[in-house]
Amino acid sequence: MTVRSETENTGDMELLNLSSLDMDSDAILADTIHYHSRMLGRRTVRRQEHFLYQALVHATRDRLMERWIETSNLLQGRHGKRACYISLEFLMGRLLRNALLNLDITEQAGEALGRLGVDLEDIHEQEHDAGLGNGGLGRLAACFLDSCATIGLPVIGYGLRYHFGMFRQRLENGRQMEEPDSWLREGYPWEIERIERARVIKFGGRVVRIRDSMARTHVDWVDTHDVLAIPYDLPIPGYKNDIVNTLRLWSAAATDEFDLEEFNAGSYTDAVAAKNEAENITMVLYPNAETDSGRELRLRQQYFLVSASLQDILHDWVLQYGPDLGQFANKHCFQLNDTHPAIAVPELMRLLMDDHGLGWDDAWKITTSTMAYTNHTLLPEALETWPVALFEQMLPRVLEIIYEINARFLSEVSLRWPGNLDILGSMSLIQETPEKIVRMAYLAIVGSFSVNGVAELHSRLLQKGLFRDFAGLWPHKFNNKTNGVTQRRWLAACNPGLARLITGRIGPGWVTDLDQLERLKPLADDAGLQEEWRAVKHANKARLADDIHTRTGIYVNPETLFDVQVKRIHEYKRQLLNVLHAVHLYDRIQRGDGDGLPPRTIIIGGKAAPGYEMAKNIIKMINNVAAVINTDPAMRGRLQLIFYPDYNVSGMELICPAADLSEQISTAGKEASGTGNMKFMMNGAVTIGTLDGANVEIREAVGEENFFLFGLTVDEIPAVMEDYDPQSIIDTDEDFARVMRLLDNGHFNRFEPHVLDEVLEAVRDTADPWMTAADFRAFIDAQESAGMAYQDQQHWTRMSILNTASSGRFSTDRTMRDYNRDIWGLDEIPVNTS
Ligand code: 26Q
Repeated sequence: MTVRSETENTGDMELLNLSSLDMDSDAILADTIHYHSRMLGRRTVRRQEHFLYQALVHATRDRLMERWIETSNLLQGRHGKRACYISLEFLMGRLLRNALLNLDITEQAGEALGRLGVDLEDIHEQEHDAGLGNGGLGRLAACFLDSCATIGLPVIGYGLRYHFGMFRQRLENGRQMEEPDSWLREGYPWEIERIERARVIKFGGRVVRIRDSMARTHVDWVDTHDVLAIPYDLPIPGYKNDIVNTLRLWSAAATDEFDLEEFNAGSYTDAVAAKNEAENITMVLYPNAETDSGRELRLRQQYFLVSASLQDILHDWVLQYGPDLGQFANKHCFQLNDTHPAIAVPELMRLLMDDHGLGWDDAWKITTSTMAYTNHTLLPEALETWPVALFEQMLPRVLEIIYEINARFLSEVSLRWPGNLDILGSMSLIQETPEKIVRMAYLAIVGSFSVNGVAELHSRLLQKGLFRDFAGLWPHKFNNKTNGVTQRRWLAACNPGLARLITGRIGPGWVTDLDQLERLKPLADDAGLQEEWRAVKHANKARLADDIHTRTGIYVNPETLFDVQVKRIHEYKRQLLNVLHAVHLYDRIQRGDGDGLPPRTIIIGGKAAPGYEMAKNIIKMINNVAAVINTDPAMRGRLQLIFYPDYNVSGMELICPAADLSEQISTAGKEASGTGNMKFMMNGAVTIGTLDGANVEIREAVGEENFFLFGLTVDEIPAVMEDYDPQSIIDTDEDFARVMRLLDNGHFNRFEPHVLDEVLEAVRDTADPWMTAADFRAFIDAQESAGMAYQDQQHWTRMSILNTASSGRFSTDRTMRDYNRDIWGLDEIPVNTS
């Protein structure tokens, strides 16, 4: 390997002959032992799996490091355009399995550990998930990074290094308890601290204007409280291509200056407290509760991330090209992951004008040709807003710029709609309520050249609904980018049995070209493939059953239909509808009407935001119903209900390979896309779902006969809502009435009066926005069809194979190519495909 100097122009040279470290098991073993003894100071590997894990990570990281340096040199040398994916969340999960896969040394590492008498699987268990995200939006960011590295796109991720990631969920008497996630406690061997790239972030203070001798006004933001942003880099390896991209996570620290000021004021304790206040910024990931929004610390986090990342990029620019920013926009694109980093719009303006001396027009041109915004929600109540007053005291200069952006924008609006005051009010970036607030989504739209939704239906609804006026003004900005998932983690790594089987039939090309799964279609009825397909699914179910037993003490039977719903707990996702179905099956079996039913294990998992009471009540209800079902002798061998505790990325890696039926049952028009739906499909689960989010495209891809559709459509909902009366629906449906009677009578909360009241009231609420009762009958019937279909194992296996075979479109490799073609316009890095 040749490591080139920083200044040397590496041109478009191919990445060849990089590796100087050997990749065989001898070398990996030698290095692992070296780190274990020489660095970690351990003498024996017995009962020391954690240190062995750390040692293996270091051996692996060395092999990433040379490729990482080489990739950085190559990128610097080619002067190409880069995209920055700016996100408050990167839900990375574990990194080791993926790193070994992408470096193509899984077998070698397994063999090396085998010689120490250790199973590589036990080593994987030692790794804490990097849980720096809530759910779909954070995991999507992680899948994007994997795909960009694999297809050779120069994309850097910018995020926050939260000291505490997503909380751990424990259950106490069926209720969720939150515990802090101390993922950094034993050190995190993947990260590289880059103190030399630290940046200063300003808060508070006031704005002053100074006229220079040429009568030009300079804006200064002074008397600020400064916080240091220190980057920690994680390597993002591509699949077998010697590319390693970067995820840069910022951590907050007190600046020396800040401490000194306080010391001079004579207060030691205030100085220490101030240090604490600075470090609070990256202390904890915020859960996604709308009710929790408007919190000062969250806005601090957003600004901290955005300012540090933009400064980092501008700093590099000046180093490489000097102070002229004329070409800056041709070389950069900033993709904003929802509105959480939307403050990047005024912050880039501020940096360009106040720190780099540009005028408004030049700065605006650069900003609006580099910013692109992705929306992830259709729920109006989830659109982010911040009180103007909060901005005023925390970020006074940024607020000035937002006001200026708004003034110029509104004059454009009044040109388009002369004399229309209503539209000025409804499109203004500032909502003129008694407490004025900033509408972050509007700020993002005005400041971006591209606005996209995350599934076809979602993008269409955005343009017809939430952002209609903006789409009217700037139709060219709006586009769709249907989500995906990376098949490296979500098939190759998490389902080695199925991966081997598929590769045996169609070769390994699908790992980087998922459309090749189509070649399984002609084999869907092949008896040999079918038998092996079922054997793999069965083994995966047995593996999950073991995990469930470890977590809950409950034995589940792998011979049963695994009916799975795992995702954040939210009313719109309708875990409640799933429970009503469980109660219905329980009732049928109890009254002796269960003979035609396939034995079924219903698995529900997910976390509720700590402040979201209804979601927490739903968890309690699932657990109460589960307790009755799982202890009733009449249910034995027929029905089980499991609440899977502490569901996270690593949990999904065990769950999605084991699912038969994938529950995607949100109220139509509420789920922007969903990505769990894609993971299940890829692993051969059949979907039962509504026409919502990417379900629509999943059904189109696999064919309606291989998908269990039910429920109201987006277009039908308004009319039904008009005179919605859940109680009359219950009264006229015997099954529904029986289910509600059991619940009302306290059958599932014998010694806990009223614990289910709120949830049951919500079902009966004539204003229930999630319309659970409206879809009850259709859901029960679709479940009945799914159960019948499962009884015919040949037919089911055919559907399962066809689901996997049709999942090609849902690779993030495709998604990233779409972003690059329509939004980023990056040149692919020539990759070593040998
Ligand atoms: C907001 C304010 C204050 C604190 C936190 C938040 C916050 C944090 C996270 C709000 C929302 C989120 C996460 C949203 C999310 O995960 N959305 C999901 O994004 C997926 C990827 O596009 C989609 O597939 C899902 O449909 C969508 O729900």
